[in-house]
Amino acid sequence: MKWENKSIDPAVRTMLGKADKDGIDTVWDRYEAQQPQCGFGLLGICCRNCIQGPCRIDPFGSGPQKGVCGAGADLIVARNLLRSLMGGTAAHADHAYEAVEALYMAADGLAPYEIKDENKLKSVASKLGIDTEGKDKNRLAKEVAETAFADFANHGSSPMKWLTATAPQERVETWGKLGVLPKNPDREIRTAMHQTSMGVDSDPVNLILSAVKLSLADGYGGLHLATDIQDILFGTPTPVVSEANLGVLKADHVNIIIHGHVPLLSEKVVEWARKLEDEAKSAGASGIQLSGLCCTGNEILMRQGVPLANNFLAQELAITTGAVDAMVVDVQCIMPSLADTAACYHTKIITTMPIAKMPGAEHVPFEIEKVDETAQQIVRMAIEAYKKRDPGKVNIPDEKSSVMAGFSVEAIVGALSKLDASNPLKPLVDNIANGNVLGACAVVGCNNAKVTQDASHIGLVRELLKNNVLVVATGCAAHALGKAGFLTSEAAEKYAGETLKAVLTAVGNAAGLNAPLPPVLHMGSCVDNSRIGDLVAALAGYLKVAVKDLPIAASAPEYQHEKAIAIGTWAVSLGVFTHLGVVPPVLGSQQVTTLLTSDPVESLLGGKFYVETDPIKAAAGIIAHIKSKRAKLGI
Ligand code: BF8
Ligand code: SF4
Repeated sequence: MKWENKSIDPAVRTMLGKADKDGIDTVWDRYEAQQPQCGFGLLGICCRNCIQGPCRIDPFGSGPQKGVCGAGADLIVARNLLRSLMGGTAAHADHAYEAVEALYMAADGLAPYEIKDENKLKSVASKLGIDTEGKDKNRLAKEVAETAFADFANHGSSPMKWLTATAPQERVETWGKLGVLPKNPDREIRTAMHQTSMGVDSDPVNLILSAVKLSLADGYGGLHLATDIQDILFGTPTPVVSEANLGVLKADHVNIIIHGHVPLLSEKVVEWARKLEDEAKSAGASGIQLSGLCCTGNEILMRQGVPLANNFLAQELAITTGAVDAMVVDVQCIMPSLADTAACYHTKIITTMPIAKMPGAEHVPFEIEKVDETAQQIVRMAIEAYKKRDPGKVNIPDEKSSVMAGFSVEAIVGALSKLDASNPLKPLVDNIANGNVLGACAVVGCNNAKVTQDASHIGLVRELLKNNVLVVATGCAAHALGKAGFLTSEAAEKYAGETLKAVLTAVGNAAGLNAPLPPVLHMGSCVDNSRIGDLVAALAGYLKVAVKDLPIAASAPEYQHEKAIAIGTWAVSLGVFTHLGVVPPVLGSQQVTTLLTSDPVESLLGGKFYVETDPIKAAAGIIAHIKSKRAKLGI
């Protein structure tokens, strides 16, 4: 079949045919036009950190081995890696900061959000050591927000409170001994920027330690903080059934796609799309169909049951259906090409954030005090655009799959408590101990034009499930698995090994599903990797071992973003064996490659990176790792 090296998703293949016919340039066309990509860049051995450069190191040893200033391959690779982590950490910390601002303003009555989850508010407050007694939710929310702001303003010598309050104690001690406890995300990013500038740090090991530190700023000042605040504001997810793939678009509806990462505006667009349904009907549509792309898609799926349109690589192809009236974007993973694609159809691209504008798109500024008006305006713009839709250009692929999502830690513990109310983790731990569940793997991260879309996610997960490894997923990996039908009870029958299937069936029945739990639990967006961190910390705590001793692994089979590099490094820092399915740009340095994939990272932290581009071999590597951890635990 045509397009088979581009995507395994049949809807995407159909749309690639249409894009071809309509003369649309896609991410795959541009990837091909970039070939061959620069070998120096792929190996990480080019430096542009000062204006004496750019400098390149000859990987074959015959040409220059030093940049103009004297920096060698090891230093250049380590510096470039740390700069990638800064990008990722900045994205997550900025996201979290916005959520904190919203909570603070909501508590003061200045932003039109209700604090939806008081239980979560209380539990976060207690972890932070805030006295909850006798305080109303607004006062408590304000204190929680102030604690978060204090982390961002911390100029003392103590580590970030969000980290010490939420990370496992054993880890806090390990990181403390290594001197990598972050004090404040902004400060760590600033220091690392300084450290990597020309003529400052020339020790690759010291730079890698800073990468570890930055990853902790990411994990706690980005991921965990964002998840906690969003749960407080919008509710902690509970299991929800919806659908995934381009087939969720409806020809007779106003189609609004919500794309990006921060749920502050998208929650309101969902609310107003539901309220303004009649206006869409007056315009001749049968209603408003919302769907999500990327992680904002995951956020509104987890909390509102809004279906997923597709993942990162297919964002242009969603527009190519000709049926999308408006695509609203906020920040991150938004292809700059979208306005060009939309120009061939009637689709309105609506940018909303001051740091994410796009020539050719319409900008409707997100201002927190006026978010209700903004959301209404966006929905009405989509209804107006619908009137200009050309039915002759519409082709919506049929494909869509049912998905079950909403698996927060609270929801997972809730389901398990149906088996053992007083000791909810016991049934899971018992089944891991007796081998019914061999172990668990988090399959997370992006799509990447270098990998056939979704192929590595699906190939890897199929192997893991067959071998009784339970899978949890977030990000675009979760989209991929949703589209391919892995987030359903039927998938347990179809893909899980016998013993895993039995466990999923027992939990599913006890939880009232009358069917097995899906073998892949969708835990949310990329910031929700913090949920996975909490889950493994809870398991480790229950077993009284360190996270590094658990029979678990993480995998980013198709990652592309700097955020994924930061998250992956955080996972390694937590002590998790972390597979990467795309080769990171570090191979130009033997020293850095060894540091990340064996010692001393492994001996100091207990986790390491494992790079394997073949998903079947990667599954074998992950299973071997899980078995070795089991053996060490004597199970
Ligand atoms: O934060 S998985 S392509 S959408 S970066 Fe982007 Fe990667 Fe998708 Fe979400 Ni995460
Ligand atoms: Fe070249 Fe050194 Fe400047 Fe980098 S910092 S561009 S290696 S001179």
